[in-house]
Amino acid sequence: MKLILAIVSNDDSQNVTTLLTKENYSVTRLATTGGFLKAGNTTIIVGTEDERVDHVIELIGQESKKRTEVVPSSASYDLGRFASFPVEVEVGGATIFVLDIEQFLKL
Ligand code: 2BA
Repeated sequence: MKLILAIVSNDDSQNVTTLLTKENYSVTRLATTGGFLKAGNTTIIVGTEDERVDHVIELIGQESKKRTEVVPSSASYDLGRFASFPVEVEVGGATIFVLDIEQFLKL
């Protein structure tokens, strides 16, 4: 048995959880914070059989693919005057750890 820890953006976490639950996986969501950006993200925990690990990773990937989004930004070009222009930023993606489980108990 394996424990999968997947760190995903808050924006993707709902879709990832819904898809995993629909596919009959038990899921726990933790509100976490990235050490570098100091911004909130979500850590998803899934315990499952070894042979289902690849399927879980595939499902997480489906709902948390890296993608670019266009967001408005602004720059000052003169004293007190600002121009608004769109910039492309990369969002999404998942950081996944797969760990061996020594014991799995439900008391
Ligand atoms: P990612 O590498 O996609 O990581 C996204 C989040 O996943 C991280 O958020 C962190 O919460 C978690 N994570 C990634 N690798 C991990 C690991 N080896 N162990 C534990 N947790 C891990 P942040 O720490 O806020 O980082 C956000 C993004 O900033 C990272 O995206 C990466 O592109 C960049 N980054 C992170 N650390 C960096 C550093 N020391 N120097 C430059 N860029 C960094």
